[in-house]
Amino acid sequence: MALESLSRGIFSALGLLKNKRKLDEDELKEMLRSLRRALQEADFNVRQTKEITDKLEMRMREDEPRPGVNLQTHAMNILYTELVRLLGPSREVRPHQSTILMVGLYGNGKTTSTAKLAEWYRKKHGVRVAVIEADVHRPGAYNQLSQLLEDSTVEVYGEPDNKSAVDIVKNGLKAHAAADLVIIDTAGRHKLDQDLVVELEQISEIANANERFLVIDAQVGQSAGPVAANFHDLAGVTGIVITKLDGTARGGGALSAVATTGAPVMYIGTGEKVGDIEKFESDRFISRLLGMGDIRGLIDLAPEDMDEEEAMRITQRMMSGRFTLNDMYSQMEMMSKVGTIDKLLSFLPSGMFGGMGAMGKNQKEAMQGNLDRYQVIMDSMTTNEKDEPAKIKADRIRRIARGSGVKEKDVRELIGQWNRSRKMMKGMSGNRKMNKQMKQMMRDSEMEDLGIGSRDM
Ligand SMILES: Nc1nc2c(ncn2[C@@H]2O[C@H](COP(=O)(O)OP(=O)(O)OP(=O)(O)O)[C@@H](O)[C@H]2O)c(=O)[nH]1
Ligand SMILES: [Mg+2]
Repeated sequence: MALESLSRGIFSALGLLKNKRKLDEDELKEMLRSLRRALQEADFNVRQTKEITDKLEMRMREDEPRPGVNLQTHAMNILYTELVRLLGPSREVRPHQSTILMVGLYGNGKTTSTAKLAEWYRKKHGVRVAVIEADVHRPGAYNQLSQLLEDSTVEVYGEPDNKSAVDIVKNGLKAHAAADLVIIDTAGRHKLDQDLVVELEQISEIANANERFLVIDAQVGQSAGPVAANFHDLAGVTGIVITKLDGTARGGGALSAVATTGAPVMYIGTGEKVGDIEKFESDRFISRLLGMGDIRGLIDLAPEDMDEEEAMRITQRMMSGRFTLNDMYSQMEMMSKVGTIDKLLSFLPSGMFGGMGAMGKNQKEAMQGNLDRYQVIMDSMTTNEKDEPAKIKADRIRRIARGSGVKEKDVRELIGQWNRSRKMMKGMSGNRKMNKQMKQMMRDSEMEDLGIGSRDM
């Protein structure tokens, strides 16, 4: 997950209020101090940091927590709304006869993001996507882009020997006139100089590009703000892609600085691979950052071959409060289909499956082993037993253990795991914000069924 250290910092700060129900002046001050430190370490600027912590302090004093909610959760909820407000709303783009021009400074990730976006739109929208390599300065740019997309059906256009970017764009557009979406990769610059602006304008005009995406490396922290503002003023940026959020502790600075320039952050890059891209939506991003989990992200993650209806059904069950071993089994199946637990973990509320969100690599591997064993055990259970694991008593545990060739303690462990997951689910279904997200998701999918097409874009 991006910004892991910020996430940890926030947890340890708010953790100071764990299980507290009465506000203590010293504890509040200490919590605010650690939170301030965590935000500044993630490179939020001084003003934003003060704004957030002041707001939190005020609301902690004035807002009454909902009945049954402890101060830690109360603080978490307030922080959630404040951070989402700071990062601002996201923008939608529909890939229909569209052209996206990728611009940005040297080495910020334009070519990689071109490939990522192309594959993302192809996959999520099932549309025909082509990319054009119009960087005539960097040697090997065309090869780089082709290689990134070698396993994809996205069409790659380039003329490695042609020195005119404008001509390449013209020819490429002609060759791919039938594509729903064309993404154009351009050359990088040291800074936004007049040459770059002129080239962008020319290509933009030729391409009739309706979108200009600025690609910025998160490593630059707060200076992402001025870069974005400059590009925005001069070239009319319609969306921003922040890359390398996986590799920096300064990502909070880049995200927040850019969000306040008025140019919306549309996507974030979280790795070098083509699949390492996420549509940026501040509410989902923040709920993951705060360990509340991201149900919609979970469904986005389901691979193409996985039935979307099935994913929806499982998630709905997860939220319904009724949670059988079968549901947990389906959830695990979903996990194993998704492949790596790693990515999935970042979408789940931290604390689920015994706090896997905070696990190290070894523990995650151990978890994968557990999943395999659980499946074997469950194959030896009857449907009734899987529906109501709470009713499985000693003699049945013995039978199941014998049937699946494991120790009794393994069966008990599975039931214990189910119990913890079930409690977690209950907690989630009592979470208002989570329920809201869930309902919105259901509405979206109903609209899709009706062909209205409110896809997650
Ligand atoms: N970890 C990580 N690496 C990234 C990400 N995006 C790009 N990179 C890496 O950053 C380096 C530069 O990426 P490019 O896509 O070539 O950047 P560019 O803007 O096209 O560079 P120029 O064409 O030279 O201006 C490559 O090594 C990429 O693998 C990301 O989201 N995470
Ligand atoms: Mg490039």
